[in-house]
Parts: sequence; C-alpha cells; structure tokens
Amino acid sequence: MRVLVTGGAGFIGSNFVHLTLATRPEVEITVLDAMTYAGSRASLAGVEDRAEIVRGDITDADLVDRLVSQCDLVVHFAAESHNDNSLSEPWPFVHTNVVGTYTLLEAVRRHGRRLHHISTDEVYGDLELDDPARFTEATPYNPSSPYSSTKGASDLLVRAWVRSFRVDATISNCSNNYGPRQHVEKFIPRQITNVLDGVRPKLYGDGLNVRDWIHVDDHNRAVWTIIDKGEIGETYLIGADGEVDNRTVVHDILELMGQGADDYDHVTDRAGHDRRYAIDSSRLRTELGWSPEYPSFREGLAATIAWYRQHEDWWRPMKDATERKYALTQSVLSR
Ligand code: NAD
Ligand code: TDX
Repeated sequence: MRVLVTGGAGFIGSNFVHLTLATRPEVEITVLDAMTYAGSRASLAGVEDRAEIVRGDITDADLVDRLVSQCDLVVHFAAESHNDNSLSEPWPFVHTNVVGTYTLLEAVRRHGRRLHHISTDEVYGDLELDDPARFTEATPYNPSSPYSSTKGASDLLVRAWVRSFRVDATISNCSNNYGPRQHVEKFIPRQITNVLDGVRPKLYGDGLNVRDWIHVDDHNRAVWTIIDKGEIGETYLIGADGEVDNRTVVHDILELMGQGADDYDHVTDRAGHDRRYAIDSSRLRTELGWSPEYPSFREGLAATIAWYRQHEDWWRPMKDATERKYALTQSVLSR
C-alpha cells in the first residue's frame, strides 16, 4: 500500500510518517511537502530510505495528479496552520488550505483514490468557559480566524466532492496537538524554548483561554483507526478530554523546568482570540473503538520538554526568526 502524505515534513505529518513506518510494515510512503518555513527535512531524519520525499506544492495540479495516480491513499495534512500568521497575512491560508485541498480533491476524483482529510476543531468556533457543551460532529460551523475559516472551507469542499462526485473521503477534526517536532511558533514549544533560552514565557491576554490538548501520537493513531474502520463520507472528532487553561500550562512548564510558577509575562491578546475549545469524541470511541494511550497531559508535557531539551539542533535554526516575527506583531498590537 502506497500512502501519499501531504505536509509530511510538518509537525503532525512527520510524526504520522514515523508512527506509520514503525507500526505498518506493509505501507510505503511518499511525502509531498512544499517545505515552507514550517516544514523541516530534519523532522524526517531516519526515514529517507523508506519514504520518498518530494518537495512540491499541493496547488501544483500536474505534480499532484502524478503522485495521486501512483498511490492508494492520500492523507492530507498540508496546510498553513498558525492563527497568528493568518491574522497578519491571510492569503497563503486561502491558497494552500482552500485551493490546495481543491487540487487534491480533483486528483483523487480523477483517479478514484481514497482520501483522509485532516482538520481542526477550530471550524466550530469557540465556547464560553462555563458552557457545559462540547463540540460534536453535529455542531454548526462558526470559524473565527482566517486560518479556521479556510480549514472550514476545505472541509466543506471535501463534503461536496463526496456527495456530488462520490469521492471516497473521510474527515477528522482534532483538538490542539502537542509533542515532538512542533514548530516553536506554537504555544507549548514556544514557552519551553523560551525557558531554555532564559526568556520568560508569554501569555496572551488574561491567560484563561482553554485548549483541549492531545498528544500527537494519539491523534495519528486515531487517523489510522478512521482510515481502517471509518465510514466513507463521515466526519469524526478526535480529542482526549484534555481541557487545560493556558495559565495552567505555563505554570506546569515552569514547574517541570525548575522555575518559579509566576516567572512569566502577560502580553497583548491575539485579535479575535477563541476562548475555549472542547471535543466530545464519543463517536470515534464507541463506533470505531479508539481511545487515547497517553496517560495524562502532564506526563506527555514532561516527555515533550525532555524532547526539546535533547533536540536543540532541531529547533535552534527556527527560534530567532520566530521571535523576531512575534516582536513585530506585539509592537503593532500595542500601538
Ligand atoms: P505544520 O504547520 O507544522 O505543518 C504543515 C506542513 O504543510 C509543513 O511541512 C509545510 O511545509 C506544508 N505545507 C504548507 N503549505 C503547503 C503547500 N502549499 N504544499 C505542500 N505542503 C505545504 O502544521 P501541523 O500542526 O502539523 O498541522 C497539520 C494539519 O493538522 C493541518 O491541516 C492542521 O490544520 C491540522 N490540525 C493541526 C492541529 C494542531 O494542533 N497543530 C490540530 C488539529 C488539526
Ligand atoms: O505565545 C503564545 N502565548 C499564548 O498565550 C502563543 C503562541 C499562544 N498563546 C495562546 C493562544 C491559544 O489560546 O495559547 C493557545 C494555543 O495557541 P497556538 O499554539 O497558537 O494554537 P491555537 O491557536 O489554539 O491553534 C492550534 O490548535 C488547533 C493549532 O495551531 C492549529 O493548527 C490547530 O488547528
């Protein structure tokens, strides 16, 4: 079985490649990745002899057509993925997330291939802190940011191609991932690497926003469960009951790294900052029998801190440029 993994040099995609090669000897992989600032060849170190790595864009229709024709299954991770970037420069999000997904859909339609589309819980908008509700597969779409609106658009394209052209596709919407090989622009690795650099963590606004954390390996095991057992045309929500507010995450990082619990700074809030995400993953658990394997968020966080301590060679090249970008954003926001 040959699997085409788009975005396979990014955070979740590269972990998917490593997990798949370690657990599925029958699978051969082709990675298609544009190697944007978020893609890293170093994330695929050690897999080169078992995976073909193609540098290319998912909006390149000829390239996509050829690679799709040569595979049995497409797992589509490639995206512009960072909310803050989508606020400063939305166009790459429309291009990659919407036009790129359209380009893949047309190729899988032509060649009759199976597609699994990776999406996010952010398409459902946000919840109040005291709302007992969680997102389910029936929650109406209500995205807030340019990022989440383009992910919502890509999901709707997939649904339309299933209904109109009988494309064999499934969709998953997952909550916030953490783990190794996540770009240092994202919340958890940004704060871990700040502490390693002797810099205080930066908390947006009041820090009470809640995210529903899941370890990236649990996400990717769920993706394989859906590929193996999911019903074509259906959507499955992935989450591990990991709701934690941002201030607690920063406290945990500081404590696990031997710092004072209050050694952090509040900075200007993100525009339109979603308050809370929470996933009800009952459908995936009861219908397909998936459950998360990571025992707790704190244990996963400790393992993630250890990974960043041991892999400075991986994150150092991207740290300065990321912090320069944040300094610029903060100076614009505080004007
Ligand atoms: P990432 O930014 O780490 O990786 C994205 C990858 O896509 C990079 O390797 C990049 O080079 C590649 N890419 C970008 N534009 C491309 C293009 N035009 N053509 C080919 N490749 C391109 O993102 P991630 O956090 O690994 O997210 C992967 C997927 O999972 C995304 O679809 C995202 O929406 C979704 N998701 C992420 C999370 C999360 O917490 N990170 C949660 C739920 C869903
Ligand atoms: O320095 C920071 N300080 C801070 O308080 C950063 C970078 C973030 N935050 C806050 C904003 C959010 O409330 O932390 C929370 C998490 O922020 P991000 O890591 O940027 O993630 P989020 O915006 O929640 O989106 C993530 O989860 C859903 C991924 O980036 C998306 O790709 C995914 O779809």
